[in-house]
Amino acid sequence: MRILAALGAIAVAIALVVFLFLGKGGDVVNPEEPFKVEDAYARAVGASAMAGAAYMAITNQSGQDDVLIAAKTDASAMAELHTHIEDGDGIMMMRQIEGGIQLAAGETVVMKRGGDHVMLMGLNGALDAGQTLTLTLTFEKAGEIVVDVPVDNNR
Ligand SMILES: [Cu+2]
Repeated sequence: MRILAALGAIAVAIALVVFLFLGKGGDVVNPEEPFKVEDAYARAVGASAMAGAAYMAITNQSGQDDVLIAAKTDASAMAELHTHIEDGDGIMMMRQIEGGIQLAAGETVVMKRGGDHVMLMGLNGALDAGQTLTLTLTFEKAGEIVVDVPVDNNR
């Protein structure tokens, strides 16, 4: 009976650990990689283009709320965080995101065409398919994170 009680206690302990993991709502906390960037890409544009854009999905694994406040790259003079808004007449316009992009702990923000994006302004040259840009993202708390961004028109 003592063995059964011990096994029971172990089963309860395991169930509790599993519950605590699942109970966190699937949040991933990884201090070594506070922000996970996936599916990053930029659109190819010719040398005469004024600007390009980069897109990606960013997941906050830092365990605390943070804000993406800035971006920079060697590919352009400036990089701004933009979103699209409707002007009231059904016309979509781009606008800089005031105060940056909020990322709550565990949240994933997906930048995509027609939505949020990193605007690359004052390109230093064409963005050719197959080329890879180096983009530095600055977070309020986590600091700078460097991301490789392939130029790819197939996404
Ligand atoms: Cu833009």
